Amino acid sequence: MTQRVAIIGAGPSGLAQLRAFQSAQSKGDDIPELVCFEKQDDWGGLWNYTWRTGLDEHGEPVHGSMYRYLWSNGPKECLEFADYSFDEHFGKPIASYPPREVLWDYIKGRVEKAGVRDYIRFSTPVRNVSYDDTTKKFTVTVHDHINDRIYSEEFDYVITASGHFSTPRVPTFEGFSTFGGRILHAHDFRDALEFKDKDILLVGSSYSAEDIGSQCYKYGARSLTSCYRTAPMGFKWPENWEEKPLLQRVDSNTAYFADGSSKKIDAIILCTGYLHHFPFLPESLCLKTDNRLWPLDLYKGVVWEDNPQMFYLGMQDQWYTFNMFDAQAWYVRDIIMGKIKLPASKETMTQNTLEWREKELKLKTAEEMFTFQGDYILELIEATDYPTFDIEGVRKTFLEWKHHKKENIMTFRDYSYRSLMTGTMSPPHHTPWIDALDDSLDAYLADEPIQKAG
Ligand code: FAD
Ligand code: NA7
Repeated sequence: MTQRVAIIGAGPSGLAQLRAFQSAQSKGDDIPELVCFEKQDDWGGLWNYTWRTGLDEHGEPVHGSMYRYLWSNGPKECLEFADYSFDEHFGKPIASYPPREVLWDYIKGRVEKAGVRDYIRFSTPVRNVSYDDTTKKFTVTVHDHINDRIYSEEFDYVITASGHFSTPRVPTFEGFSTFGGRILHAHDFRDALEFKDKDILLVGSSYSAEDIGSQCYKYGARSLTSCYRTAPMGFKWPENWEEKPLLQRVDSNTAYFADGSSKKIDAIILCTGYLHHFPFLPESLCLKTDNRLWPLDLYKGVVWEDNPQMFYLGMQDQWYTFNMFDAQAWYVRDIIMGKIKLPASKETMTQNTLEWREKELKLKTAEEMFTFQGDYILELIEATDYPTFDIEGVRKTFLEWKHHKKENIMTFRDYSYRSLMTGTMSPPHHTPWIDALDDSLDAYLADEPIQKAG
């Protein structure tokens, strides 16, 4: 009997899995029966922008955490698919930091070419997964919102690719319940124009704080104050942006910080990260981790050690993104198709995982971290037929990117890099990032700035 595989989520990770199987099929292999369940009504995961916040039209928690005007926060050369280049998709070289819509288009291009859309059941969130020790099968229960029908099917394998930057981690601070302005988490941030002429407080010191603050600066916030729990971001901020130690309390319009200073503020954006959250999984199958490079209990970062018929994709903190998801998806495919043999015992898998964790614990610098993740990807790629690529070149590109950010956080997106897949040098974009207010695909891909009427 044909084996059945359930894939949960059609974001970049779930789509990588569909493409991996389709690629094997195109080379003549028999592949299992695939069903991908996707909660949203279209593919692309976080890259599929929604204006909604809170609950969606079906009462489901909104998955999207992306916002208008979001441009890639790293060079596209570091996330390029090894089997589908930017040159192939756009038919011409494009600049290095595409806005969200452009990257979404690129993600879609590969899977449209592969013809895998029919495997996906849209508007169908997974509600529950259970495993039967006797039959060795999973029962996956889903809610088909199109027909408002809840049903269950059996599978031999389950691959969880539901993302981990969607359920917000929301701390509280003294005085929040009587603060006079808006308090929101980064997950609900959509349009920087809302904060034009306002004094904004950002809590957190990682990518969301850096980028949402930069968006608000670009679109005219009066001032920005960011505060950190562990360490400051330490960039050379514009004059109206200051960094402070952690928030202690607020009153109706003022924030008070650990160094005794205070600042009048209009709104607070909590850039405090996300939870790995799998409400559809039982305890025995549920990954529990914070956002880090090496979560435990996953052999090779993907196999659930307690039950190797269960896999996770993309659960690591991410320097590499799309090509890491590919490396993982190709590896999982080959385990399922019997081309890669797992160690006979759980203990051997766990031992391997603990060795990676020990290495992870020794990492100090960003460079060591992206080298670590690069080494991991290389190990996976070498075991499969995923096209190998110049990971050392990607590491060097990350290094340059870090350097450019340090030099000037408001201009790093104006640099160009060479593709590690095709060797093509990216052209500079027609408009510096700080002046490019239109983030549409048409505006970005035009050879020169589009003049708007009026
Ligand atoms: P997701 O993109 O989150 O996709 C998961 C999918 O699973 C979604 O479609 C969701 O609807 C679906 N799903 C969830 N639960 C269920 C369920 N119960 N049943 C069915 N379906 C379900 N990466 C970069 O490379 N460059 C960037 O510039 C960048 N910017 C980012 C900016 C923000 C604000 C955020 C939050 C992330 C950013 N990332 C960026 C990282 C991002 O995580 C990855 O690029 C990528 O989207 C991860 O893909 P994924 O498929 O693992 O998860
Ligand atoms: P991250 O990278 O997980 O960072 C979370 C930040 O939030 C980090 O600076 C934390 O500080 C801070 N944090 C968490 N809890 C608290 C509390 N209670 N008080 C103060 N500060 C806190 O999440 P991001 O949203 O920035 O980035 C996630 C992805 O989105 C990323 O891949 C981007 O591409 C976009 P810490 O350093 O732990 O003290």
